[in-house]
Amino acid sequence: MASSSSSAAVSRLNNLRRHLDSNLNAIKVKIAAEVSEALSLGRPVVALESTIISHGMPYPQNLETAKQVEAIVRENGAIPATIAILDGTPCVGLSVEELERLATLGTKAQKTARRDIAHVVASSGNGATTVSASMFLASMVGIPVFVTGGIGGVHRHGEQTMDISSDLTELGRTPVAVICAGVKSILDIPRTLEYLETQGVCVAAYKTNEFPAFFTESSGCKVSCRVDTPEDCARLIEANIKLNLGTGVLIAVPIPREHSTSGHIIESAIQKALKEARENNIIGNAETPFLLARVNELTGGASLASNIALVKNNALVGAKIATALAQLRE
Ligand code: PSU
Ligand code: MN
Repeated sequence: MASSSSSAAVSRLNNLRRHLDSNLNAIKVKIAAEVSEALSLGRPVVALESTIISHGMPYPQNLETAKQVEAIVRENGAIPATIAILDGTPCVGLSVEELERLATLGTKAQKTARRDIAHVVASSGNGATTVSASMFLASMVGIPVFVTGGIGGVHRHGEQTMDISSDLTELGRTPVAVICAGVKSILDIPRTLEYLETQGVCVAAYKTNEFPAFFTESSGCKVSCRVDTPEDCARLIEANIKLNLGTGVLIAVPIPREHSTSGHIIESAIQKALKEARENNIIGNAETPFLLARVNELTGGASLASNIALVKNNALVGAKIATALAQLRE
C-alpha cells in the first residue's frame, strides 16, 4: 500500500517536473489552459500541426476537418493541442476562433518549418507550423505524441535538387512520436525511408509490415518494426525516450481500406501534377502545397476525401496511443 502510493507520488512529481522544465524556456509559448493542466497531471495530450489547415486543404473543409479531428481526439480520451504561431507567439492548443483565423488566412499564413520559426516570431507574423516546427514546439512543452496526415520526405529527383523535407531531420533530432499515414507518392518513398534510417529514426508500421503510401495502404517498402496495438506503440515510445536516443519515432498507420483512393487514379494525377510543377518551375516549399492542390483538382476531390478520412483515423489511433502512454507512466 505504502509503496504504491509513494510510486504514485513519484509519478506525479515526474509529471510536474516535465511540465516545469518546459516552462523554463526563454521564449514565451502560450499553452492553452486545458493542455497545461493535462500535462501537469500526466494526462494524455495529442499535438496537431497547422500547415495542413492553411496549405494542405481548401476552405471550408480545412476548418471542418480541424474541428472534427480535435473532437475525435477528445472522444478517445486525450486533449488536442493544435500548434501555430499567432501574432508572433507560439501557441500550443488553439481556441475555435484561432482555428477559424488560420483556416480563413489559408496560404496568407506563413508556412513555417523549423528554419522559419525565429523569423515568424521576430516579425510578429502568423505561422502555420509544418511537422518539423510543430514537433519542435511540442517537444519544448513536453508533449510526446503528435498526429498528422502525412509527413514531408525526399522529393522525387531529390538526389539532384536536394529537396528533402526538414520533417525528416526533425525526426532525427527531436524525441516526439509522429503518427501519420506514411508518405505521399508525390515523394520518393524508398529514398525517404533511407534518409530516415540515416537519421536514426525508428519507423514502425501499424498492423502491417509495409510502409503505407498515404492514399493507398502499400508502398512496396517493408519496415523493420511492426506494432499492433496502442500499447505496443506506447512501449516503443517510452523505450525511445528512456534510452535518451534523442530521435523521434514514426508510426505509420495505413489509410482504412474503404477510404483508399484507387492507386491508378492517384498515380496518373500525381504524374500530371509533377510534370506541371516542373514546367512552371514550382520548387522549394511551394512544391508540396501545389502538388496537393493539383492532385485534388485532377481527382475531382477524391484525394481530398481520402486525405480527410485518413487524418481522422490517425487522430483516433494517436489519441489511443497517448492514452496508453499516460497509463504506462502512472
Ligand atoms: N503532406 C500532406 N499534407 C500536408 C503536408 C504534407 O499530405 O499538409 C505539409 C505538412 O505540414 C508537412 C509539410 O510537414 O507539408 C512538408 O512540407 P515540405 O515538403 O515543404 O517540407
Ligand atoms: Mn522542401
